[in-house]
Formats: sequence, structure tokens, C-alpha cells
Amino acid sequence: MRTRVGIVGAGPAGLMLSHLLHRSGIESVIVEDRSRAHCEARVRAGLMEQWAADMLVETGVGDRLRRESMVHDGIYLAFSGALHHLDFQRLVGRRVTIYGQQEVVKDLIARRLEDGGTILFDVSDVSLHEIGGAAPRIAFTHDGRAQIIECDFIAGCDGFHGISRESLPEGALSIYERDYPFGWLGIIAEAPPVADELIYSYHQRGFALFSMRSPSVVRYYLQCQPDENADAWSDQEIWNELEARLDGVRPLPRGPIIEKGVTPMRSFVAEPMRHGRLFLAGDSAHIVPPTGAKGMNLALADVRVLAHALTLFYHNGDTSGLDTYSDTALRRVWKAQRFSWWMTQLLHLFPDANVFDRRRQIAELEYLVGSEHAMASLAENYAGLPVE
Ligand code: FAS
Ligand code: PHB
Repeated sequence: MRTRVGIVGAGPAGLMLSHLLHRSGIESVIVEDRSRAHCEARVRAGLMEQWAADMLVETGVGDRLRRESMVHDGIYLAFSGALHHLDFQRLVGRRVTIYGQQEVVKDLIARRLEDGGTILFDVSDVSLHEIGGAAPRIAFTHDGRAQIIECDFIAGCDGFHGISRESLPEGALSIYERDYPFGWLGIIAEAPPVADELIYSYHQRGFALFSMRSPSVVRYYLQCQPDENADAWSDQEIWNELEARLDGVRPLPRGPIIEKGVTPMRSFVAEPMRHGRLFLAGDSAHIVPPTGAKGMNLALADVRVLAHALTLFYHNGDTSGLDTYSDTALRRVWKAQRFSWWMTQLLHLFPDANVFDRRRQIAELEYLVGSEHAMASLAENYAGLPVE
């Protein structure tokens, strides 16, 4: 097979890149090692920065988002038994959108296929070749047959555990990382929301987060051990613990828990994000702890820059965008890394923390909800810094 841009991975990064390239008349092929059903059912992100939701609408894949998403003016912080609202709309004139990542994936897959795009699901044995040369290739097996995609460029959008980053030679990458001594036990439940917007709770029993997916489906997270066994928790125990940590909030409306799982917490950046004809985008190059709700938004920001760079190249023979892609993407990545680390260290209990650290966290939260400037800084980072 021959195409212009070979894309590995049908997550938000790969699908949005293929969609944006199509709008510029640039052909691409996506290879994905899971089934369509699996990609469309995978529960992940839930919060979109304003520019990201606007991009879906402006590029013609926002009809369902507009009908079914929830737009929030801000978030709540809960600590010391009280709830504090941060009004992003008032503070920085921006809002956030609640729309499940799997809904974004569903909309993009449907649109790519409607537009005649090629997405090969259920591939295996994917490997990359000649990424340093003029004619990179993607080798893989599909329908039991070995196949090759010859292309001009490869976009590695295959997530943290993908093969793109792994396919780089020893020493090609500088790695910056921090693992956190805790994880998140996340649930999806069929129950009405306990509040009209998200609640981030600092509590001496550990962090808790209330989020939602619709007026009848809620998402909660509990700080837990990094190797916590989600199945060891009964639904009752989860609801009781959530109620304890979300004190200051009215009793939680309970309902059947339909999905639960534990997410590790890490900060990770691999630099540079370009190697010859291979461009890394999204979780294949960087991971943030989900406390700042930045993961999917960063993936979309990367491919917005990459699509623009490839359009400059194919339309004007101008390589400046490709040559500056890594630096441009990493400027936003590091700001999101700082914000996500800051939200994580502010709201979680660290095993080695002492009473001084706990009082300092409370003092920082009290400063935050008492200062317009501090709230505005959180608001602009959370709702999304301006895209370049
Ligand atoms: P993805 O991992 O989504 O997609 C990569 C794709 O590549 C997958 O479909 C995978 O199957 C495929 N693939 C992997 N290896 C392959 C191979 N060898 N060959 C072919 N295909 C391959 N982010 C937020 O912004 N807000 C949140 O609220 C939020 N909550 C989160 C909650 C949880 C529980 C988790 C785990 C993450 C959360 N994130 C959140 C982060 C998350 O959304 C990621 O940042 C996002 O999925 C990144 O998108 P991609 O880079 O496209 O990678
Ligand atoms: C979610 O809705 O899944 C969600 C929201 C905010 C976060 C993390 C996850 O910080």
C-alpha cells in the first residue's frame, strides 16, 4: 500500500490527525491493533479544553458533541469540610466541556469512514522501517497476511505502550519521568450527579474526584495504592469511601457501578518528538497524571501542530513546520506537565508527608480560594492555555 502519512494508532491523536489531513487533501492510512468495538468502548478521558471542543465543531465532527456534551463554567474544590467554586468563565472567560473520550473516538471513526478514510483495525506485528530514510514503511499483519505501507511520513500515535517510541535507536531519546506513590481507583456508575460541576476533594483519607458523563452517568476517582486491586472493593465500600472523602458535599446519590479500574499515576516526557520521518504525538511521547485532565487535550494539541506542519510541506514544500514540530509541541507539553504535577502534589496525600506538609497543602488551598490571581492561574491552565 502507498500513502502520504502512515498513522499507527486509532486513539484521539491518530484519528484527529487523519481527519485534519483529509481536510487539507492529504491522504493517510491508520493501522490499529485493537478492534473498532474495543476502541469505541475504552473508558478514558472525559474533559475537553475549550479550544479542543471548538476544534471538533469547527472541523465538522462536533454535531453530537454539541447535542450531548455538558459545558461547565468551572470546578469545585472541597477541603476542610467546605466546597469552593472556581468560576473559569468569570475568571478567564473560558469554559470546559464534558464529553467522554470514547465518544470523540466514535465520532472521528465514523467521520473518517464516511469520508472514505482507511482505518485497518485488528492488525498485529506492527513494525516501523527506514524512519531515518526517505521512504519509511510500516509492516504489519492484517487478515492473516503480511502487509507493508510505504509512506512519506509516519505518525506514532500508539500511546504509551505502543511500538513507535520503542522503535527508536538507543540514545535517540531524552526521558524525563516521575512515578507517583499512588494510583486512582476510577468508577463509572449509573446515578445522578451530586453536583452541577466537577469536585476535586482534598481529604485526610486521600484525594477524591467527582466527575460525570451525562445527567444519569457519573465518574468518580479515589486515591489508592499504585497496585490496588479494584475487584477487592465492593460497590458499598467504594460508595462509603467516596462519601467520606467528599465531605462537605450532600450524601452521594448511589447507583450500580458499571465499570471500575485502577490507573497508575506518572509524569513522562520523551524528547525530541521527531526522528527523521517519524513524528510522535500524544501518549506515545508524554504522559500526565490525570489530575489536570490534560492527556487527551495534549494529544489533540500535538496533532493540530503536526497537521499544520504537514499541510505547509505538501502545499508549499515548506519544511519549517516539520522542523519546529517537536519544539512547538513540547512548549505546551511542559506547561501541561507542570500544571498536572502541581494539581497532583496539591490534592494528594504522599506516604512520606508529615503534618507540616498536610498543613502546607491546606494553606495553599486556602490561599488559592482566597486569591483572584491564584484562581485565575488555575482557571487558565485548566480550561486550556491558548494554542499556538
Ligand atoms: P491512546 O492510548 O488513546 O491511543 C493509542 C492507540 O494506539 C490505541 O487505540 C491503541 O490500541 C493503539 N495501539 C497501541 N499499540 C499499537 C500497535 N503496536 N499497533 C497499532 N496500534 C496500537 N486525559 C484527559 O485529557 N482528560 C481526562 O479526564 C483523562 N482521564 C483519563 C482517565 C484514565 C483512566 C486514563 C488511563 C487516561 C486519562 N486521560 C485523560 C489520558 C488519556 O485520555 C490519554 O491522554 C489519551 O488516550 C491519549 O490519546 P492517544 O495519544 O491517541 O493515545
Ligand atoms: C474524567 O471525567 O474522567 C476526569 C475529569 C477530570 C480529571 C480526570 C478525569 O482530572
